Amino acid sequence: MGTLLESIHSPADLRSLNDAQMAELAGEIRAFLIQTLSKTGGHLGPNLGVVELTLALHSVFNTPQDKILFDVSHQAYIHKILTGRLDRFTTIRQPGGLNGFMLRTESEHDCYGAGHAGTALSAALGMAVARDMSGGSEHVVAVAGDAAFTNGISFEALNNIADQTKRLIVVLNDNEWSIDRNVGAIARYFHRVVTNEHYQHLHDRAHRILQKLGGKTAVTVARRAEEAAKSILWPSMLFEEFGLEYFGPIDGHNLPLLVETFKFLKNVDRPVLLHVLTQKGRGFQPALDGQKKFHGLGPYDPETGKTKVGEQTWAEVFAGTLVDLARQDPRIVAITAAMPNGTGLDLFRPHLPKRYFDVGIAEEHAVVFAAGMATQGYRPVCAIYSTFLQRAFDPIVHDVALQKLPVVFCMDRAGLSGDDGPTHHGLFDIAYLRGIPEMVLMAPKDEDELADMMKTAFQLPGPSAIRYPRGAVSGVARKPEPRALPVGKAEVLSDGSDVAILGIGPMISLARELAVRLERDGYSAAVINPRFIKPLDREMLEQYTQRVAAFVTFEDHVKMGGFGSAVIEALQEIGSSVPVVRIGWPDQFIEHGKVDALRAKYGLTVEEAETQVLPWLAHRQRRTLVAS
Ligand SMILES: Cc1ncc(C[n+]2csc(CCOP(=O)(O)OP(=O)(O)O)c2C)c(N)n1
Repeated sequence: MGTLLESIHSPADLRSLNDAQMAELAGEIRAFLIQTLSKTGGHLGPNLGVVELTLALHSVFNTPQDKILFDVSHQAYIHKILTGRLDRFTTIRQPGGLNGFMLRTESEHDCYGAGHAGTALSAALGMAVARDMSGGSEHVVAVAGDAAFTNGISFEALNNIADQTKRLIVVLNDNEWSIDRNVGAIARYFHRVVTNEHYQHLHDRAHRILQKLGGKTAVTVARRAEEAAKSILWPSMLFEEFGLEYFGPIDGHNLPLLVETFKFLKNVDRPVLLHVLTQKGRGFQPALDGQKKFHGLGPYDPETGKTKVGEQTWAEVFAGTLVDLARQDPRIVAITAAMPNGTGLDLFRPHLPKRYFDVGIAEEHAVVFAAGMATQGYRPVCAIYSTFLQRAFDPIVHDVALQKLPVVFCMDRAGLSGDDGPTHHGLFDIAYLRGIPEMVLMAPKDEDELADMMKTAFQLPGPSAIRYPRGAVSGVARKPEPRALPVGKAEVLSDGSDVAILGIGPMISLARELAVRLERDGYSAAVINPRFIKPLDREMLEQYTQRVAAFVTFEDHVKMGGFGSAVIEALQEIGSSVPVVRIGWPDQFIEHGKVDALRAKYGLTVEEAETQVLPWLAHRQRRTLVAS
């Protein structure tokens, strides 16, 4: 770690540094990030892009009194480093360590937690209005990436800001990238502003003028800088129409310019938007060459940027299957909300580019757009992570299910996401989908079954959803062609008469393990792959209800409203009183960490299931022992 960096314990320490030292500090931070994240993994590219921006913000604004919000907050690592968390920074995303996003419980400087995109402007406006109402004087600054402006909530906030407050600073951090290239009219608009000929040499001129103004009192600086800025900076009609005074675009790596600009903006008594141009991955060539990969990644070589070649993932199997199915069925179209890489759809795009749609970070729109296409006979698949599909709950109900439209939701990252933590865990989708009439909800135990479920889904007359986890598949043998599954029929993997163990998706492996243990104890255990969370196989449940002393359910989902709850509801309706031992996540938010360790901590284990089910089997054991 560099010596200057070591001397920074709080943002106040920045204020004694001169320009040269600040530049040196920026270099030290970059080197530190590259080294540290090479071991922990994390959002390297976005953070390398905002080193100067964050330094400037923290040297001008005074957190925690002033409020700085980062949209998504995956780019808040430097904010963490500067606000007293340097000594713990090597623990980022590690179990028990710093979270990879802003977390209100982690620091008083994290005024707003995030992980999902598009919230910074609305939350900042809320804080600004609260300040105005209570007579406060603090500054509120929202930093949002260019892709965050493809999100509806950002625009809903923009529509509201000028009516609600006179003091709010929005920083548009424009690097032209989302995770993939940013898309749509807004991205093109930003690009036009940036490439406007007036921007050539703008940075030099702006710098000269702001330098000349140095040393004056804040008020004079503000007044004169405003005039100067107005004459040299190219106004953006878009934001002006929203009632925000637009400044920019300025070079987001010119630290003195950023500092002077923020000092000036502090004194403007109108809502403002500062357009800052940054380079994602700046200072690390592999990140500049591989923007998508270095948005967020696991450990890498800090010299070359090389990562381990991974095993085949669920996302890859999804994409490969979709290409095959779409080739056979011209009605199939694929939709992503800014996640072509993570969902695997970037593998679909080159094969069928005209049937591929990236709509930006706009999950609600993605689903309504899919509904529209479905009304015209197309078969859309929305590939959206479980956690981000939460955004689209109403469109799923109102636009898809209620209209009986055959949209397929493929939910990657269903289950615990691990290192990313609570904003990204996909632990609620069963609960929010299974109450929707018409919905067919499936979970494949392995990649071969994922293909079968996709085939099934495209044959259904109405909506369906398939949930599968993050990461590598188990590597089972694949059939040459997927086959459609009988809807609502479970797969009995092994029969038994004392206990029926049901495992949703890959949790079937825990069900199998528990069966082996119980068989060893002298019990007869059935292992069942439900396949369908909805409709549940009631016939199967009814059969086992006659025989077994208990059911056990395993799910990588919250217990409340989850699969086990669905089984209890069904048994109650059947009139059965056979107990159900539910193994799933408790009714609380789960921190970030390693999946296995968190499962052990929260009792998602075979041991826990065994402990809970054995008392229900006690009388059976005696009978078995007598019989033998
Ligand atoms: C609602 C939602 N959908 C998708 C994502 C996944 N996601 C995380 S960061 C990101 C791109 C952000 O781009 P931008 O705001 O421009 O910031 P940059 O990383 O370029 O600095 C996306 C799509 C998310 N966090 N939230």
